[in-house]
Amino acid sequence: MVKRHKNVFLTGDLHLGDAAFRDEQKLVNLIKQDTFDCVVFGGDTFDSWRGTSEKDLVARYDQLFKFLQKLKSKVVFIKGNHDPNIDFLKKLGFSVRKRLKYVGALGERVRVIHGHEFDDDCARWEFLAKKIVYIEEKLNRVISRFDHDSIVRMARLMGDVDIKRIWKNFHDRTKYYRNVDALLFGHLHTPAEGVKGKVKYYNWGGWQKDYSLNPRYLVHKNGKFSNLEVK
Ligand SMILES: [Mn+2]
Repeated sequence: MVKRHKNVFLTGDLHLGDAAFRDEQKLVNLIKQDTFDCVVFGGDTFDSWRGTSEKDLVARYDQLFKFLQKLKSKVVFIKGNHDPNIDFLKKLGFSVRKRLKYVGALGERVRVIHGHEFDDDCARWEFLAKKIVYIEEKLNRVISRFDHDSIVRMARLMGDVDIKRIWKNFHDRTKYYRNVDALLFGHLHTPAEGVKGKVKYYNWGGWQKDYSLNPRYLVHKNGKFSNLEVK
């Protein structure tokens, strides 16, 4: 049975573990602003490639996780390519999945995936990408001591080329949007929305503020999607 949700909060690609993430309070406030019956983190919530384990990150961001624990099984974590080992979150009362399907208030069929499903090369380059983000994080921890707002993004060198290819795959692969009315995903860190055939799609961007873009979140309430910027 696919669950029905009338008021859903969705975002993803927080990359907790990145020195540049300073939005814990903002995120908690966003989720507090309404009574959501489902709160979805669409993958890469954690980025343990940067040297801090997911369990340590849950402790570090205890304001967020203590608040989420009050919502318990309403909170869904989808596994991304940076956080495939998050099954331990089930012990905290959360739901952990590879993908999520649900039905909205008007019967609209929604699928949420992380988005690396469209990224054929990410597994092949994972070994190198892990090294790059680890070094990037070490640099950023030093830099941020001197200049609070400066960060380097070495990983972007790889990402720029990939985005076009991933979008091409997205447009080519209908299996991800067969029998769905809306497909929600992230992974690209570049927010987007549009229509593919009869399917609405949304990308929530990312919280690492790549390309100086603010993160976004989606609210899916009473059959309507709102794609909102976090300022
Ligand atoms: Mn990803």
